[in-house]
Amino acid sequence: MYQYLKLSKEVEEALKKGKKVVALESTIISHGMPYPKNYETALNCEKIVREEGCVPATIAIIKGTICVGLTKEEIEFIARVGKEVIKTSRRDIPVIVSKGLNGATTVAATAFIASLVGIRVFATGGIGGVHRGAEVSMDISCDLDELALDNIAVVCAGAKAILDLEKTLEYLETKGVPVIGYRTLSLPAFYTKDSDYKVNYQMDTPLEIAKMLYTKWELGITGGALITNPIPDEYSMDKTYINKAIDEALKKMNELGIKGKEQTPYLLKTIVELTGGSSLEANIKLVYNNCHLASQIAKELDKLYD
Ligand code: PSU
Ligand code: MN
Repeated sequence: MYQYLKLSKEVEEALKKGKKVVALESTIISHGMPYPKNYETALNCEKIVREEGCVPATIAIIKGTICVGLTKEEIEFIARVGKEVIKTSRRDIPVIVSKGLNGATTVAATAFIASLVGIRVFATGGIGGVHRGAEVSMDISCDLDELALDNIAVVCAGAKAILDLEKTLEYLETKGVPVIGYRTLSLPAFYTKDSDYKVNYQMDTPLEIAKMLYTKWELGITGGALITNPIPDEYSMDKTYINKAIDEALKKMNELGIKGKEQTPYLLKTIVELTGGSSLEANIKLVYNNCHLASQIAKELDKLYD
């Protein structure tokens, strides 16, 4: 297995010492945001993790090598090339690696790779979920199944209203994945700090979350947990306004007949256009917020594993 992997020196050393490493995905860079904001955001995420006293591990596949911890140049390459880098989820990994291609890893692929090397905390913006109309289309993101498989905590800002939040929660329940709300009982909805749905449990400190994770894995309950961290109040968008943009983007997508893995990137791009860029600013702010919390959880976990 190790012949396919390359860890940066910094990540390798940090993992030898403990758990103070935070994984970061790369599809958010290539497909989630436009250049150059994506590049700036990816570098700032790493900076926040370092300032919190942890080591960032941005994950991507570069010319067929699974890289855990990227150089600035590698991050810039993915940011610049954007959607031409292949969006790589679990099913795509063996193809991209065996063909020596470049792949930007989704939440599912990043969680798989991170947990393989012993990283226990991962920060992102939003995860994939059960799409609206999934009872007909069967479009359920592989992110949800992956969360059930890997021993990793994924810190996100909840799920976007482009998804069916209620079905996403049901699916996670079926898969045995706990959904925690950080200082909230309401499931955050990405651009807005709350929704009409409830998380399973509210937890108010990184230590409380770390203790739950530690207990889960000590008990041998494999799989991850979803830590939902609401967008800070000052950046939370107006619900009516953003939901209108989301509905319009969904309508356009259906008219164009966009399906499968292209849906999420199309929706994100169209929502940015419809909101004149304000959804992108909210997106960036919530990712930073998640990098802070993920690092704080990683530090507490590190102490528990000592
Ligand atoms: N949600 C976002 N930004 C993103 C994604 C989701 O707000 O960049 C990306 C993540 O990489 C996630 C993927 O894992 O989209 C989910 O894609 P799909 O729905 O095709 O599984
Ligand atoms: Mn899908």
